[in-house]
Amino acid sequence: MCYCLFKYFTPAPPVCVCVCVRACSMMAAAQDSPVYLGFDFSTQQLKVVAIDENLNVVHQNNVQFDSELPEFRTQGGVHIHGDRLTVTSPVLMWVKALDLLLDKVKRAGLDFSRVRALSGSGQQHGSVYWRRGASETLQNLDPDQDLHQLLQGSFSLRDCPVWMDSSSSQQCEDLQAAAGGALRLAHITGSRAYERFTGNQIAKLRRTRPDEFQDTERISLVSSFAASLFLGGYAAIDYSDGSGMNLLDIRSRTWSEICLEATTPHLDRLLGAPLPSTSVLGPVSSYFVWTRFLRELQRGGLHWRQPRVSGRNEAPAGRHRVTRSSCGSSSLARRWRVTSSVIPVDWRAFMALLCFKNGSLTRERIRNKCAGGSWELFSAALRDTPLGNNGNIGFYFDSMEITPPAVGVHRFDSDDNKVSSLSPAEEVRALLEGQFLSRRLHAERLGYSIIPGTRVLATGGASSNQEILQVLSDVFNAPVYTIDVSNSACLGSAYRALHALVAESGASFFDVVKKAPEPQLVATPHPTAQEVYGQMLKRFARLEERVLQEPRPLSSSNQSV
Ligand code: ADP
Ligand code: XUL
Repeated sequence: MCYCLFKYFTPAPPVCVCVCVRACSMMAAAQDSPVYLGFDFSTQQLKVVAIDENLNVVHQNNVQFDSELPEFRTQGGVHIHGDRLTVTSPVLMWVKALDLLLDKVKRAGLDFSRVRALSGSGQQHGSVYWRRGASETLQNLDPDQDLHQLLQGSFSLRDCPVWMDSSSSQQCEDLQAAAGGALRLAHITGSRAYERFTGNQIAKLRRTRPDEFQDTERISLVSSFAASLFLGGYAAIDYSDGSGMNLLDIRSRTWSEICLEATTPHLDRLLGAPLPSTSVLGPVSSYFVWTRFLRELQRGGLHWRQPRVSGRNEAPAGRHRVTRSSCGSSSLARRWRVTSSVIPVDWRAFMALLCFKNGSLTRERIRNKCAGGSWELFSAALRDTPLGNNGNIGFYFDSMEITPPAVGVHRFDSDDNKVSSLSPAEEVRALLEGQFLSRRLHAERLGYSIIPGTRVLATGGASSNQEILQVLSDVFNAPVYTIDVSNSACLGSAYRALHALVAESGASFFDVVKKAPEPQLVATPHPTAQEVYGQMLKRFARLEERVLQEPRPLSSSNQSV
């Protein structure tokens, strides 16, 4: 997440000096039907959604890192290192994915001259390290070359720590000690110290990679890195993603002196000042204007004046709905509340966020093991097994979980005896029920309660799976809603881009999304759900305690699947 966005203006429609008839009609079309782009630099792929002024989706595209950029040898978009705690992604893979995505969009026929504004989001917590001199390179990109060629030498660190990393426990302890304890740190930054939070990653890199660290002139988050590419200069970190660093004082919305000092002296110089997620970042760089947006028109013999920016835009924001369950690589449960917080679209508000690491990738592993690699068979297993799974309960933490901090696979039968296996269909249901019971248990511990009128909004790749949504509805004993576009982060970004152009007139983001299609009801709880899962939740909580008391495997054998 979360999902803080960046944004800026595309140039105003350029002024045509010398035009042929065909080009004139293109201009007219461009002015008549603007589009707005929303990008999402997520864990496994780079995605884009284009919408028109009525919020209709006119184009969607994506680049899958593993299959379309195999030269980077990622699995699920990341490299899991030998200690099984360190998780990184190659920064040049993200850059190359942008080159590829823009080419795909162009080949699919989207006329870039219709683009009025764009905005984006990135996986939260991941960080990018720009080498000395990179700012200059960014400002002087040669339109004849691809971005990934131009930026080969611009990063002091080739492999960026991402949100799945759990390797900075020592730095978390150090930070909490310096801040006066976990609670005090949570008072300042909104969260106790978490391994994936960027401040702790920076502290670790400063110690383990001192030379590369010395050679760094700027540190970006994934979202501000992506914005920097489009901007041709360093984009500010926004409050929303900034609140996932253990560095931002979430009340004053400035970097916390205590946290900065404990992380690395003068870190603020490397981070730049944070900005509201709705700040205007500026015009898209001339590199994109000339190479990506208008190259074809140039070839057509047009002469354009240097693009200029008119008006103001505004950016960021996380996803645009309130209580929701995301079913992508990670799983998230969020609601408005001040506890473990991020700052959402409205920068004066706070929103609680619970993050679970073993989401889609674990479901894929169990699908491959128990359902022959087919989502159809996986869904059939859910249909064929009863609510409550005959008392079988499972915990599936392929890698060190965030909430709760446990690892390994733990299966229990109806008498709470530990068992080493379940039938394939029971295993599928144990996984799903276990994942959603965990979401509910930990959300309730944060103060969430299911009351009449509670709705669950499901987003992310797995939200297209009806049987998974049914289990979600049953476990939460609440109706589940989805939107048509499972790439909700992209869609939210595209809405932000559109909002950017009307914000000056005082229109709020919520005014803009009023026209958006309402989420549709896709699952309602089974009549016995409350009884079955009310009981099961209590057992689940007790069994989770047992799992947490088990000695953890050494880091090298961390994966117990
Ligand atoms: P991210 O944004 O983290 O890259 P997405 O929200 O795009 O993730 O979700 C991608 C995931 O969606 C894939 O890892 C895949 O497991 C899951 N997925 C796609 N289709 C289905 C399906 N029919 N049933 C269950 N999961 C699915
Ligand atoms: C949120 C988190 C994950 C990533 C996934 O705190 O760590 O949701 O942002 O993109």
